[in-house]
Amino acid sequence: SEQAKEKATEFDFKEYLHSKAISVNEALERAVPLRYPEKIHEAMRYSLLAGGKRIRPILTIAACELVGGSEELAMPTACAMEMIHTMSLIHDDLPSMDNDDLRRGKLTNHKVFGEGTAVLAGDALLSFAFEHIAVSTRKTVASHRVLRVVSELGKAIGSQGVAGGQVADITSEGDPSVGLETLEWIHIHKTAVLLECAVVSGAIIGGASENEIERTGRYARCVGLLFQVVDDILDVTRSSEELGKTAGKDLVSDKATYPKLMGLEKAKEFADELLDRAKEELSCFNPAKAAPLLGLADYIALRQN
Ligand code: GRG
Repeated sequence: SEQAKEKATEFDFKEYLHSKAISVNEALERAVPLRYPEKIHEAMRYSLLAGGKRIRPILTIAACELVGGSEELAMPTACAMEMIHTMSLIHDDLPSMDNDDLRRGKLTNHKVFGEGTAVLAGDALLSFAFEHIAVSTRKTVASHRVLRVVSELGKAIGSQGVAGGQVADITSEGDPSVGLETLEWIHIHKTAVLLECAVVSGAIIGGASENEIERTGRYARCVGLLFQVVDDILDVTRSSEELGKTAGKDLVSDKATYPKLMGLEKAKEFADELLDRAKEELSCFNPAKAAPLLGLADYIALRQN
């Protein structure tokens, strides 16, 4: 029947996510083998292979495939995105920053390996991410594309990107005058720019046109901000459950969040709007080919953790 045919061709997003995460995990495992000096490689592998959702590398692969490239072509760049994401988590958890004991359900890197090694394992992951892109795409991707990816990535994580966003976040902590504009700037820089870079890099590697690079970039920026708005909403709803339906943690703490600055209902409306805008950016692509990126946007909007 028509219905059965539709089911058969329906895109299985859960299966896509699962199989891509397995490929990424295998590639990461191979990219960072245990070698001398064992301690730093153990520390790098401990956090890298601790089982995150792999959203960033999967975005890179999906964007590459969207414009006609392959998973294989995108994989070194995809792995680099996860290495950088992981190092930002290691450093974020340090006593001098968030001072967290747990990450991805395990003890944080510095709790297991000590602060010095945790800092250096992060530095090594950051450095290796660039080396890995350059070395592992040398024979498969045109060098002008590799160069563009490397400069996009450098910009995305430096003082104009993730590191800058983190400093702005630390500086604004406990400042009651932080408004929506500052909050959005922090979220865009701490979170959205790396997601954007993951998508744009995949598109570049896959041979995208300028227009396709711009479209996928704007899609990713909306998804990145959405990620953070949803995170803020989850913080409120999660802690209200924990507190027995009383005020959520972030409504009482001094951290600026979307629900706190605009109210929970408006924050939910904003999330819906960002999801619509993200999808709109992909409307010029073949819907079957855009299915993974559309699915990823829904996944980020609807996730429960
Ligand atoms: C990147 C050069 C450089 C420095 C790092 C510490 C720091 C500077 C920045 C902090 C960045 C940070 C922790 C941003 C939050 C990112 C975020 C949304 C994390 C959660 O991502 P998920 O849900 O996590 O994708 P999993 O564990 O699934 O990978």
